[in-house]
Amino acid sequence: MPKLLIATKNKGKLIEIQNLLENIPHQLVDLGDAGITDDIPETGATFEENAIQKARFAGLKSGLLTLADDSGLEIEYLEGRPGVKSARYVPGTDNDRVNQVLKELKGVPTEKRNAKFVAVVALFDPRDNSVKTWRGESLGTIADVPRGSRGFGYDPIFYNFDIRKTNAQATAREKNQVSHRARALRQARIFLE
Ligand code: ITT
Repeated sequence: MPKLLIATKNKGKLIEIQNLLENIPHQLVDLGDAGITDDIPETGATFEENAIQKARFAGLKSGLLTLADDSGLEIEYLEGRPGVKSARYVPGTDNDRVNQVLKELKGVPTEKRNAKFVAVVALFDPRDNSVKTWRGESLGTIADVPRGSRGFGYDPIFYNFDIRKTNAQATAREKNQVSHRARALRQARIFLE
């Protein structure tokens, strides 16, 4: 079975990607397995650019077929922020970033708290230098307080319209049916199969 490198340092993402790609005809390996410890550059202006940059960097380094995910939360009231900067919106932990978003939305009524999770998945093949991308989105609203303890990142404040609870209140199975990442990977999966 050919190897497929999943180029992410984010544990929460890695677990979801492994679940969503279960049973594809590839052996999934992670950055640790591939011996890649570098800080992977992420300097693009779009999710597409960053996903390609990450997949290409790790793919060239390892010589393996490589998949990377660039994702983030776009909040309408904040004109799309934190967007591509979701992971570095403020220094600190996921919890600090959640609190920053809640602070910026303090007093903003429900109807103005619409948000969308975006994931772009890039697949780089070092044999011919080719790259493909797929995008998935998930619609919701930013909750007034964090709810639930599952998932990662902004999950506790993302009330997901598809499942009518926050992503952190959903089981992994529920989130993986409707998430931005699931929607992007569903397309990648068809290609990989
Ligand atoms: P890699 O680049 O190594 O994959 P990262 O965490 O830096 O890991 P991104 O640059 O793509 O990944 O940043 C994604 C940000 O968006 C990060 O802050 C996540 O917590 C958040 N995010 C993405 N998908 C999410 C999800 O399904 N649930 C909650 N937060 C999510």
